[in-house]
Amino acid sequence: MAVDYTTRDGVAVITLNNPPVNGLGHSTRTGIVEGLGRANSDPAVSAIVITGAGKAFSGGADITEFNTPKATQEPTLHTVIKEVEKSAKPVVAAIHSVAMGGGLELALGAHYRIAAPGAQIALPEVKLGILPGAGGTQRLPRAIGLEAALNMIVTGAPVLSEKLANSGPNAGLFDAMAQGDLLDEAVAFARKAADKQSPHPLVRNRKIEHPNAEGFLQFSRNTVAAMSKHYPAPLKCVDAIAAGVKQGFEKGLVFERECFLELVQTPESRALRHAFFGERAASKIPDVPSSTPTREIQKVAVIGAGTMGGGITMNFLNAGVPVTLLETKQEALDRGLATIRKNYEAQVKKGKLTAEKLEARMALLRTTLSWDDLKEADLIIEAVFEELGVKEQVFKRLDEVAKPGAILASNTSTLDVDKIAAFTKRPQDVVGLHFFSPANVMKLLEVVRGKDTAKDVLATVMQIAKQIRKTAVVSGVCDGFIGNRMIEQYVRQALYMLEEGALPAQVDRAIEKFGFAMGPFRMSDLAGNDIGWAIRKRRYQEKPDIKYSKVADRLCELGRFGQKTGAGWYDYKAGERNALPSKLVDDMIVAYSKEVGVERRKISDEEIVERLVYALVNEGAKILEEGIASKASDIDMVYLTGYGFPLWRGGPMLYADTVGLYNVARAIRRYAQQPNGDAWQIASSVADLAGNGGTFN
Ligand code: 3H9
Repeated sequence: MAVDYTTRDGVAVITLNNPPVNGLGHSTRTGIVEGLGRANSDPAVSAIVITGAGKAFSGGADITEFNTPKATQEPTLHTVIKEVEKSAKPVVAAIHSVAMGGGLELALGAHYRIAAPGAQIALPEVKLGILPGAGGTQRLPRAIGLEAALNMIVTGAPVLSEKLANSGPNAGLFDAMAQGDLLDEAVAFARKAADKQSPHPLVRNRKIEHPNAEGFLQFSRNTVAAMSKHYPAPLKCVDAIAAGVKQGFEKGLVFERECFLELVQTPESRALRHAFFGERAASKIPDVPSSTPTREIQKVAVIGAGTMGGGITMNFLNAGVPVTLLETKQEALDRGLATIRKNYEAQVKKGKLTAEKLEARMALLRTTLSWDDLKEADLIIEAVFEELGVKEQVFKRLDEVAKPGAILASNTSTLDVDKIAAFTKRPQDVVGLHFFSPANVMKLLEVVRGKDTAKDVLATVMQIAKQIRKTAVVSGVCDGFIGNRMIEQYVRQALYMLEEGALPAQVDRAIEKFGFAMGPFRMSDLAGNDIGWAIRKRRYQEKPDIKYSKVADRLCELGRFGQKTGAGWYDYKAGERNALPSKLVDDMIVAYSKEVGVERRKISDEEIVERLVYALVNEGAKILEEGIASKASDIDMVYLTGYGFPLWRGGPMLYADTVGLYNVARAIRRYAQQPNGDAWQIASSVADLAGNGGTFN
């Protein structure tokens, strides 16, 4: 049963009991309506408390029901809230921990609200590409005032309950804050309320007071429009609030409902919900159940104080975990330490960190030149030079010094984790932890599972990833793991297109218009073109049968390594980051086409986007087929959190589903017929799904 019904001192207590977060799915909604009916017909009951069991009052509507018949099956949340408002006996919402979305909307329907301090209160629907659809845009402004409500609704950001107690120009959200036991106090409050004359107050009957509502709404519209280019929901939030202000509560409610039904069907909302569930699904590994024991991680060590090692270190310091940082030379250690401090100081300057916290974090850091100091560490992460020989030395040494049961992690981005594990006598303790640069900022962490990596090691690193606020995605061992293996095919297409007729600025513009944060050439200039060059040189030896365009090598032969050398695919003015198209490079590309005998043609922006994105999709499909990723949403999470894929498109695999795999397969087959078509070996799953109308997700 999703709802419990009990009575206490003549008060009916309706407890939402639908773990994990008391989502307001159909059975919960039914239970509330039944409880209200029962309480109202019981003469021994004088008032009603609605509360939540476990870790939330309610996390809102059950998102998994969206776009299914259950979402609109009566009683809908609207009906439930109407029943609450209609109740002849006063209804008190007793809120603790979390009241979000529909949960808060339900509480706004109650006659009174009492909250425990520290509860997170939000209407976060906008983050899912929708708007509060059960009266939130109408009732919240009447409860806490137009400006505060609009801010909460448009950002979706949580506010602590104590900040909403009798605040704002209106009567406030909470009638009381609990000092002790929430339920005891809610029951006492309800008993007192029952003594009062009905009708009991309803938020819907309050007025929205604002000296210049029209002007404020227009200002908000302009600001929100400028900030939410690719997302329709934020503007609709403003529109729905405005409808209530101008046309009154009932008409506002109808308009809100229309907007909700429209938004829930949009690809943007689908993508955002996919990302919400994808992030949570990524932490679940099919054969590592949540009951798997974990190892205790109290002390961490990082080997290498370069950019990567420093960034990795900061993650742990931020989470309050002590770190020992090892280097081979004192200068390197000093440099690394200074960079970490400088990064924190920059945060202090921006007001994002206090000076005390900076010192507290630095106090957790110990530096050393001695391997003996790694003896105590529970988790050791190496971030040394990306060469197997160097890794071999490190892991052999680690095998000697690390305590039994310590987790030994490599931050390799391309090397074989199984080979690295084999340098030790404890391959079960070895795992890849591929952080992305800058490691203290980027959300993505690829967890590379070796063939011998123990399950408890995996469970532990997934847990620690959560602690350091990373989105961890498990990848099997293969060249480049999930992210870089796919990006290689994307870059390969980008270079081919230069050879065939495009120029860097056109390619970048087209894919940035699609929504990527940065096109491949601007990105390469930022990262350093020499990095790709080094990888390609290795590839030419390892995979001589695979064809690559050499146009990027020509660029590097000119010493144009990107922003750091002031010239790359683009020109850069000293001290500036603006990418300026370079005549020299464009001429070099045209000359290269001639040299390789390719007749240049006009390439459309549509072709550019298709070839880049479908290259990701096709390789992603192969990665799934090989079991390197366990689900399509894992691949999407890698691209959303580590590679700047537009969030509102949901990642490459969801995008392919949205376009239709039939269309994707047709395009791939078409490109396979063009010059350089050998790069397009259609993945069998793409071909199969295209044939049977299936999808990846
Ligand atoms: C809405 O209310 C629309 C209405 O306006 C109108 C309706 C007509 N539904 O995050 P966690 C699952 S829209 C279904 O790890 P935490 C989640 O998938 C809704 N499932 O826990 C996960 O499942 P699993 C507006 C949900 O403690 C498990 O709960 N509300 C929902 O770190 C634990 O989640 C929101 O947008 C849901 N609403 O954080 C709130 N919520 O264990 C979205 C969670 O199988 N939720 N799950 O992986 C959150 O922000 C966080 O989950 C919350 C708890 C803060 C509640």
